Amino acid sequence: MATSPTPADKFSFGLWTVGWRGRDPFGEATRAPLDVVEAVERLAELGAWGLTFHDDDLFGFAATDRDNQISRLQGALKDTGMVVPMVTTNLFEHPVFKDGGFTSNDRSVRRFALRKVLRNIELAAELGAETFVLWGGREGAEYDVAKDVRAALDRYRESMNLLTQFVTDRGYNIRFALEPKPNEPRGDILLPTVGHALAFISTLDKPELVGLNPEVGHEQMAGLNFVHGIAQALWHDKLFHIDLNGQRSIKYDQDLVFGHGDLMNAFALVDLLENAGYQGPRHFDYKPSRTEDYTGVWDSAKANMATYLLLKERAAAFRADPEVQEQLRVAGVDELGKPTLNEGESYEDLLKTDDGFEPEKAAERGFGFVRLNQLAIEHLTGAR
Ligand code: ASC
Ligand code: MN
Ligand code: MN
Ligand code: MN
Repeated sequence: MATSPTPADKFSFGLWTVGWRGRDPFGEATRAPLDVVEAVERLAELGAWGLTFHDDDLFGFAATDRDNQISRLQGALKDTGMVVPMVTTNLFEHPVFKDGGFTSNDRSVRRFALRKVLRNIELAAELGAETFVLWGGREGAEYDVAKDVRAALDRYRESMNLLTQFVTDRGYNIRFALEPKPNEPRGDILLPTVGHALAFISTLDKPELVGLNPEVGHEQMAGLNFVHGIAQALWHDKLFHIDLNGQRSIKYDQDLVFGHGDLMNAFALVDLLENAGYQGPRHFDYKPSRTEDYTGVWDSAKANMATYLLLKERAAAFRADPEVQEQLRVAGVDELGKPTLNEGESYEDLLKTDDGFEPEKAAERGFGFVRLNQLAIEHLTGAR
């Protein structure tokens, strides 16, 4: 089975993922820190293609060792052939961001947050990253009366317009990807879902430079179907990047290994990404469980990629099966691709036409969706 990844698979990992030390709201770190050079070397050995990071992951908030850490990263990239396809900024960890970055009620904090992002975009450009992710984890509130949401959206838009002007003036080949999340760490986060973010983007000065970085678990935390969200993002040409992981239902952000949450939804997701022409990175934003030592960390990194490749192979087998093709036809899945009106037909024609349609007869149709789904299960479980 095709479970050995190669750089052609475009698998990338956040430095904060394999580097997560297991600190949670109730307990201390369970693992020692991970050095960036080791992260790059290990991931390259496992067949990954890229490393991504927040500024603070690489050189800390104080950034005292900034230049040295950047050159150590560059050395490791050169030695391994790994790339940095995406960079992001940490506007959530330091206490100064407790009420947000771009949308903090404190104007001086907003100016500082923008400066931090601008500096990090310069670094992203230097490293050749083409996507800049913005996860506004602290852009939100706990109390409805404490945040003027319309003013906050004005400030969010002001910030995005400034950033797109910046990359345009500098001639950087960088596009932005907003990452929705409904809650955690704030009680409510602005731009909570793919749909909210899409609507926001349409109001920007340069909407073509701003798309999405949806994360599996973040949509599922809101009880939403991730595959539907991704399909709509693709439909809008806004899937600039993706965060793959696992989540089991509506609860805290679990960041499990890809496929270790809703496996059927993960199967349909890989099927969609592989068949819809998505060319971007397959980026894992997960957390190796707190129970794991470093053996478990590298096993979990491997598991993300292996699961993706297994599902890709299973999805291809599903599509190639003649019984599946017949059942797709019975279900009318391809019929939905046909425009509802004939070419040149107008609503006037439709009003006049009596095409002999009999609602009672049409209502008798069984769509066979259950059998189709069972065929998917049989392929997913390797029974076919
Ligand atoms: C990001 C991103 C997230 C968060 C989180 C930080 O940039 O994609 O989901 O930060 O991983 O722990
Ligand atoms: Mn998450
Ligand atoms: Mn993420
Ligand atoms: Mn995350």
